[in-house]
Amino acid sequence: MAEKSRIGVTGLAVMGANLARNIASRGVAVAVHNRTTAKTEQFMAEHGSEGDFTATESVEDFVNALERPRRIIVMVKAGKPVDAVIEELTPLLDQGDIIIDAGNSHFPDTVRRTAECEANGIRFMGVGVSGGEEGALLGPSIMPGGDPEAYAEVEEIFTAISAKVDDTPCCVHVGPGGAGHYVKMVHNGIEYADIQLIAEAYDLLTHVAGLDAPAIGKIFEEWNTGDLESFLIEITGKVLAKTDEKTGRPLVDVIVDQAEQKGTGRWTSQDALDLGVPLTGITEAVFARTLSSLRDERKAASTTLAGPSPAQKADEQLVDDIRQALYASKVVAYAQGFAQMRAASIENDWDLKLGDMATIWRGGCIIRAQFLNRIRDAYAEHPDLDNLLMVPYFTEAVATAQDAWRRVVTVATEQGVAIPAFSSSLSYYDGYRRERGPANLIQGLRDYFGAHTYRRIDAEGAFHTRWAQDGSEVQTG
Ligand code: NBP
Repeated sequence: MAEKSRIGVTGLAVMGANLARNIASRGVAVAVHNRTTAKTEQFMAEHGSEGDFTATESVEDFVNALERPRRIIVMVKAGKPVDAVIEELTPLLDQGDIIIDAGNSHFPDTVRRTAECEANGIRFMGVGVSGGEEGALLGPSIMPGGDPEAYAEVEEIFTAISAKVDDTPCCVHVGPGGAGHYVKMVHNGIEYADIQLIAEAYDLLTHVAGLDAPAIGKIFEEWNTGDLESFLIEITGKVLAKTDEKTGRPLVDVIVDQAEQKGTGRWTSQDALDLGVPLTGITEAVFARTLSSLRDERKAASTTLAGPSPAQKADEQLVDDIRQALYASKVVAYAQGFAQMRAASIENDWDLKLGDMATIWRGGCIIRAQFLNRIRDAYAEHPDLDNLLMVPYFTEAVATAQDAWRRVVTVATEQGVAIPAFSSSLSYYDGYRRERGPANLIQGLRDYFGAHTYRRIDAEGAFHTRWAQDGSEVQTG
């Protein structure tokens, strides 16, 4: 009988196939399976000779091909397919076997699946994997969540296949239950904010500075040598530099301006609302994609709704101002995303180590950036930090950038260029640094129309004013 494989991968679309190849390339025997057998056959024809693969047709053969405890990576479409696969696997597995959902599942589903599997004696892990096709093959950032003992059974393989930065694997056990998929969700939310900020910078460079795509591409290339150095800034330079073969125009100029989304950004914002965490950067990015999809409405509005007269001013100061505004807004987006993870960790008792999250996002994933070293250092020094803006490095970075940031928001507003992420990040910054904001009036109004009470700055307790009666104040609690 053939030797059993150390791990199995079911779901051989882009991500599963590349992950299986990555694992096999480390000398680990992998059993592979896909619902549609033709895909398994194609995989074996193209890659079977790359490593020690065992191709299986039925789920039974797949399960039987694995050593125990069985380690099964499920890399199928998020949602119902994951439940369908778990249902098929469950009767065939033994106590202690491990199902690893490495797709982009929504974390409440992971919490539910963990409990369902546990009731059947199966250990379930929800694992975030970022890096797309290339990351899966060459080294993704991996965010494993679930039972730490189950993780110990796959740690060696996961750390071996993950990206490495300064010899440190971009893979660390995140926490129990849904923690891995939660962190992956916030990662994707931050990715939305990062991309939106880049798009706003591109819009300003196009419509305020009057530059064309190749010129803007060169600016991004240059920005990638400084504080903004990151995968997304790097590929922005490349995308803007690309010429369309059909028309000879910059390719971006012939791409339809409608952004799609698969849901992780929206989930991040929805969860922030539930947790009560201000998450303006990511949420504006989600709304901006939604607005972009209203293409027909925008076309009608473009000839109906008035805007300011265009007045382009291309000066070097503006380009550098945009760079600084981009950096400051990015700091805010990360500060908000990390504050959200902190709140979720407290709410769910996950004990997330936020510095570890910054560490494993430095390589392999879409938001990989130099900047994450600073975040890692910040949490190393202050593990219970409320907000990244409060560590000296970021406090100073934003203080230095703020004049440019304000100029950019002003010029964009004057010239009618929408910059929801830049401007909401600045508003968040200005709101967060205010010892006393205007919510006193909100409480006054709420007490007027709904007797919701208010607290006083000079006395303990809750108070209500009989606004519409004799105007007297009563203490209610
Ligand atoms: P897809 O998300 O396109 O899923 C296709 C796979 O799901 C195929 O293997 C398909 O089998 C299988 N499948 C479906 Br659909 N329904 C099934 C069912 N009822 N039972 C069994 N298998 C079923 O693949 P992907 O793009 O490789 O992504 C996989 C996961 O990784 C997703 O959760 C995705 O969000 C996540 N992810 C993707 C990326 C990326 O860059 N693409 C990055 C990070 C994470 P079939 O061949 O028989 O139809």
